[in-house]
Amino acid sequence: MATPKVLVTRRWPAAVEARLSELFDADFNSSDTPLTPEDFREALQNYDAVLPTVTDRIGAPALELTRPQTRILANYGVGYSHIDLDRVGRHGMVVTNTPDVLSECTADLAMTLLLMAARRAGEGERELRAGRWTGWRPTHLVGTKVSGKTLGIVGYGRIGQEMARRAHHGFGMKIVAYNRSKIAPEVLARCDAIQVDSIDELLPQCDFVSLHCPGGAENRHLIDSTRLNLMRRDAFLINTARGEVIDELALSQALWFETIAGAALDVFNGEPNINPALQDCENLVMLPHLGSATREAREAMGFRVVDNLRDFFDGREPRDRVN
Ligand code: 8YV
Repeated sequence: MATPKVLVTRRWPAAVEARLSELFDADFNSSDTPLTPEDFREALQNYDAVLPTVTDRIGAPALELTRPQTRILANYGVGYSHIDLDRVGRHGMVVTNTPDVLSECTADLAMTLLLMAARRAGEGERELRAGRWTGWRPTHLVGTKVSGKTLGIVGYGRIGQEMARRAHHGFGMKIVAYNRSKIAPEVLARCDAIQVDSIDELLPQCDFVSLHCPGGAENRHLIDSTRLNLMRRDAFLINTARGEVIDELALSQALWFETIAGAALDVFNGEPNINPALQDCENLVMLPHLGSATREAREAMGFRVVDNLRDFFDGREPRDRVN
């Protein structure tokens, strides 16, 4: 068989790029800017494998073609709501992702956001850098205690469980979990977690709510104004999942009118553009999609893609096939 032609749509860690070049006839998008749907369509006609990221929206415009050359989309990331699995499937393409290897780092970042929101770290840093700090005083930037509080986790998969582990064993937090399917008793027992039957049941009990469910049409606006109203006035919302899971306008109103205490977001609808309604909320921490952004996780994600490609081109079922 000829060496498979592979397109990597963004620049990846050097060690992974080197390995891809050893194994495949690999091209890298040297501009490191997102491909347009037209570029993507062309790629699907010229490469055996395309290795997309979250910045590639793979829907109707990119897929308007009759006979793609591409047989596998090996996604660099665990979330794949940017890929229209139905349409891709109609073209007979296999899709894989990179679970497990980023769970710890994403949970680390979710915990960072939780702590930043509770302890008003963003506000403090903004004040200091703007030269507005007038010195210590007993009532200055007083936040909320984290230890011992109740954390609600929406989506008790790999990342949700890592978050629970940090919060429970590190901060003595009580864990309440919502998950579409039943969570095994031994999994709940690891963090003394209890599973509730609905998000509506979870929200009013929690001091903090952290989202770890998939994005996509199914979970669009899972947290809307009605659900935000179920949260307590002193509660915080954390999102390291996908932007579309929250109705951002409703969230901006909840933050502005302080019907919740604060929020912290790593992901946004329409990234990299930020909804202007969010920009003015002082009680909001925002990070630019850094969940898996460690050297270790990003390399491991790349090598996981390599494993999936090798399986596929050697005629085995890729371990991380999602469709
Ligand atoms: C990635 C992520 O950085 O894996 C995911 O789903 O959101 C991030 O960890 C990004 O998706 C890379 O494609």
